[in-house]
Amino acid sequence: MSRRNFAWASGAGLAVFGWLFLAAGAAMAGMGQPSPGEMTMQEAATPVAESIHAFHSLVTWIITAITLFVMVLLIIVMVRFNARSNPTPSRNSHNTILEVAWTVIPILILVVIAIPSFKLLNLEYAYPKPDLVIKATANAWNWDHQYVDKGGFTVSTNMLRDEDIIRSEIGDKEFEKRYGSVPDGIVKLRMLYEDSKPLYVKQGLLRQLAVDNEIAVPVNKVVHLLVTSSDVIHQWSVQSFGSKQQAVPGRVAATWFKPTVTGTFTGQCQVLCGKDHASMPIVIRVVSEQAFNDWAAAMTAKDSKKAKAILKAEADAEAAKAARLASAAH
Ligand SMILES: [Cu+2]
Repeated sequence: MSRRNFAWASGAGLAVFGWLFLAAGAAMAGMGQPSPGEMTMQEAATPVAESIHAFHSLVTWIITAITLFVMVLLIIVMVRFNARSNPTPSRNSHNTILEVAWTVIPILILVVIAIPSFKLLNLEYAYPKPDLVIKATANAWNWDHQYVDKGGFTVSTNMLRDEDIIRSEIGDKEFEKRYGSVPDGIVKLRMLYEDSKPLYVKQGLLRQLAVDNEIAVPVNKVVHLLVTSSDVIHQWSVQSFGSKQQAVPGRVAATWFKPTVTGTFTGQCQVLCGKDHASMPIVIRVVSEQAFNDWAAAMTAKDSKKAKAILKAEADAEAAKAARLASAAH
């Protein structure tokens, strides 16, 4: 490849890469849950997550500028200073201005990164005065969330499996009739997987991110989340909240979040903890303060049916609002 062709090829390659990135970026990630083909981070729902995203963007711009700058230098060196075009090389070994510049400029870049970085770290560990304290205990393989200062009740959460989704749709009797004779194993798992696929869509649930008991928090309130574990090391993580905290047995760590929008937010255990690591999602419903208080009162009274109905009503109202907005946009 000639020199000119090489420059052309690298330029065209870069352009294609940039275009692909932009095209893929069009598949923006949703709020609170993953979506197929997404490239970006899930939308931010708390001040901490917003700061994380802003910091990420800043660093991405700096990295891109440095990478392009170094690439341009490399191309210049390859084209202008190879043995053929530059047969008698310069014998310079020192250049004070250049040496000061390539020491000072990187330091300045690091300072530009360090200031928002420390600000973000400070925000993550700020723990503003809490309106609500929840203690999350990780177990192999499910979560317990105890509302320490709000009735003291505990919500135990298990992931809904393909089998549970099918059972909820056709009932236990029909389930036994259809699958009872199939021996447990990969064939049965595959059957359940295929048969449950349309049911997840129908019920508006995400596979591996659907749970039997969702937890709720009020919108625009500061929540302190104490995180611990009863067995091995797990991790409590909800992307849109910018919260990620190791759950270590025998220790209590903490994270905080202040969700500013209502909706459903999913997260999961993010430390490889054992065979069902992939089966311990977290589903949080951010609802109005009134709905939260009603839900907490129902949970304290051990009326989980009523509690579920309250969250369901909130979800329906939210869906109706989204549908209205969508139709208004057309
Ligand atoms: Cu885990």
